Amino acid sequence: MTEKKPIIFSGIQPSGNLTLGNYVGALKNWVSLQDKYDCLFSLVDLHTITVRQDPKSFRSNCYDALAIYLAVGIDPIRHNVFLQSHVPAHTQLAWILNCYSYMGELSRMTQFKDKSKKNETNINVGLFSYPILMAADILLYGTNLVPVGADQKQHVEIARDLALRFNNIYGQVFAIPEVYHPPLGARLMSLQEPTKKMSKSDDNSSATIFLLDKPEDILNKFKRAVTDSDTEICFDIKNKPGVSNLLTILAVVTDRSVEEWTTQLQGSGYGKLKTATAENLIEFLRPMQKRYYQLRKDQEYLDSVLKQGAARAVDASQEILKKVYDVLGFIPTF
Ligand code: ATP
Ligand code: LTN
Repeated sequence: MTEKKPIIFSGIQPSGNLTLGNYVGALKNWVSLQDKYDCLFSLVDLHTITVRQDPKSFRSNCYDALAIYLAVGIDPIRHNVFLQSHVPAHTQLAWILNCYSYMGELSRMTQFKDKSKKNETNINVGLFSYPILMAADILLYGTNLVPVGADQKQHVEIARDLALRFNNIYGQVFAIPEVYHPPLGARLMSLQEPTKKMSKSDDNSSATIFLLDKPEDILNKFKRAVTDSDTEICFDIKNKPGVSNLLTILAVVTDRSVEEWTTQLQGSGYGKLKTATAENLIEFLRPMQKRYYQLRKDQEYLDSVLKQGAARAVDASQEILKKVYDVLGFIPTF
């Protein structure tokens, strides 16, 4: 019998091209944690429609994101890789959790406040109840660990609060998930406004490094990156957010420490820091990009991954959902 491992659930919205922030905050850690956990890696397409999507690009964004998951090294045989919309239990549990969530706690979510500002003409109820669907994603599978970037900490906390609230009333139904952030790069910053998170939906494309950016675009984006008027290379997030962000990226992609790079680049000036970061990142991304383009062409293979992932996730989602229905007193289906 194979030994049961603790469970990971995480997901990314297929809302556009995936970014270096998505990689460092999420994907990289999924890959390194996948040997020690049983993992569910979802493309959270239901979350994505909280912001209006063009149907055609939405569909191709889903395949693009899937091919990225695979190209970075996620193993779809050992783990479940699937579309959230293929597993009805997510929305079923979300409805129930809606009835245990408070308006007050949801209105305090920073992502809701930010996205409401950005989408003033479409502050829909889905945007507001977004964390409840995310809690359902997590709680449905008895998840122990949720590897995400720092911006998602608040949402994982709501999932924990809901699980505890529910368990307090009905007994031990849900596992209480822990959040996991990488030690370095839990919040990569915009290259143009380094006090703001790097985001795939930033209006200014120079602010964000996309995983599929061409080498010349990467070089240009780093050359234009905002630093400061000083020249000293040192890691100081508060006073030198731009320089600290570049040092973080450089350290992560070379698997060396920020201290080593700071020492090595001492006295070189920001120009050298920018080209070193760009060049190392370009080399780091090259093999992943190559794998991506091979995988992306193979529609049949991508569909087979989704099919298998969905079947296994549907199966895995039943136990806790049934338990929830049961403790609430619903009459079981005949
Ligand atoms: P959007 O701009 O559409 O809101 P996003 O770029 O913020 O998208 P998400 O799909 O919301 O991306 O995030 C997927 C994962 O990537 C989450 O775990 C999130 O924390 C992580 N992530 C996103 N941006 C960054 C970042 N700048 N630094 C570190 N992690 C990030
Ligand atoms: N809200 C997350 C995406 C997401 C997620 C999840 C992450 C949806 N459901 C469950 C971890 C676990 C975001 O990154 N915007």
